[in-house]
Amino acid sequence: MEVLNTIWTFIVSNIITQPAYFIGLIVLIGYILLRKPWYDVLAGTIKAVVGYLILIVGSGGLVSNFRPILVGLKDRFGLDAMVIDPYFGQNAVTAGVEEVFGRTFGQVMVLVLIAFIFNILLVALKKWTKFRAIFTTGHVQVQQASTAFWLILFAFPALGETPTLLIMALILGLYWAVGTNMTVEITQDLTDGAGFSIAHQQMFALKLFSWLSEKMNKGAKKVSKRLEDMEFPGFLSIFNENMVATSILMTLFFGTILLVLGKDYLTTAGFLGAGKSFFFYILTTSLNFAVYLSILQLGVRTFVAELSQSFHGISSRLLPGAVPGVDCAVSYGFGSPNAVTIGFLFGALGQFLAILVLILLQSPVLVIAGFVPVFFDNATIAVFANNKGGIKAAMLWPFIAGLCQVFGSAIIAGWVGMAAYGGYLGMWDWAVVWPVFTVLMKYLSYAGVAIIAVALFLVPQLQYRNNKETYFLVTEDYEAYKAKKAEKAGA
Ligand code: ASC
Repeated sequence: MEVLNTIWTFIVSNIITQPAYFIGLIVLIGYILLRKPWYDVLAGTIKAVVGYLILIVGSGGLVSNFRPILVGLKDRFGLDAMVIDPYFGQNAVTAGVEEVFGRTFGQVMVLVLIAFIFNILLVALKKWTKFRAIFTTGHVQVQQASTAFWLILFAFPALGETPTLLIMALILGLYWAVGTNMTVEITQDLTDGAGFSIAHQQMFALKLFSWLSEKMNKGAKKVSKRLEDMEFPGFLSIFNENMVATSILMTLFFGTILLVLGKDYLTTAGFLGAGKSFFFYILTTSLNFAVYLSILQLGVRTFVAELSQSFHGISSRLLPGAVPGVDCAVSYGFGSPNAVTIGFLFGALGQFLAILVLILLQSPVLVIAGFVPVFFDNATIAVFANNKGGIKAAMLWPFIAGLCQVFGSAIIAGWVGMAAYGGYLGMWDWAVVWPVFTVLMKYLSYAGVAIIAVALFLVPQLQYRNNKETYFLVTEDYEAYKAKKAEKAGA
């Protein structure tokens, strides 16, 4: 047992929670199942791992460059505020859970194991369960497990270790399986059948806002154009190029924030070297946004084709009709690259407005925008919204999502006591969906757990009932799915 545990812990901490190696492993297994020659297996696996590592350089660069700037607002104005960001949320759990509940959660690895097997089982039994996707984004699962641990303890403070673990495994495992299954159609539509779905922290948001975007366009007299179909005339034509558009918009955005922070603050806080030019510091910092975004997209391009092709091995032999759920940033390689920038800016607008309201209302919980929710949530929402509803949707829904992230996080983190420890996860599903789960568990106890579990089990069933003809086709044979859809639209 001891040996098994050691092996499993090694696998989880080095592979399952490290998406680059997890995706690499999937590609390796997929190509082996496809009986590719060994050198193709090797080449594909290397491209998958390197591509994913490149993606991490891009997304990590964005986070490490821009998070301190946003968080700087808190220090600059001496605000006693919590930061909404997955890493601050995880730190808050580590710092507070022992003080508040007298507990620590050392079983993340076991939880991930149970959830992973549960997820595979649900997909293997898809004839009955209707689940089609596997969650592969392990680093996110670890963050979510910490937050869920706090929320569940808040609802059941006296529960023993094993029952707590069981409730977590049930609800979190279902949330992962349902969420990533929910995004199958919209992601296939976005990527023209690349064969994956999204496994991240805003899966419910993506489904909801895609649906609303579609409705918006259906109801409208004039269909809103997608960003990639816009041609700006005259001098505006420079915005047709994503790199230029991003650079100009981010220089305005971060330039303003950096000016507000001021040269003195930035120098004392160690951002700006003594004697260095403030102007060029602002310029370089802002332009780095486009740099990291390009790196991220290069990473996506490097590994997506390998993942799509190799997964045929798994979906033809091991798990028929399954797709892997991947990081939300993978969607930035598809659709309009300008949607990423637009989503970030409108999400930031929503978040800043909501923060202002909290300040004006003298809310007991103040929030500071963290980079991960404001960027990764809202950019992704915009990519999907743009694909279904065009430019208007790509501006409106991230803005609304920004409001939800701040207000939802302030309410839940204040209520459960996480705000006092400086952070909350803050991503859309955790600012909206999980607070609802928490209310149900807190007030209805085990009945609440049962209601959540049944509701989550029902989601794929309802999705299936609504589209029996195409529900499995969309992952099994995308071209046939497209033809069916076109046929339906024509009729
Ligand atoms: C998260 C998180 C990250 C980013 C990354 C986006 O939620 O913890 O590091 O988003 O996954 O690519």
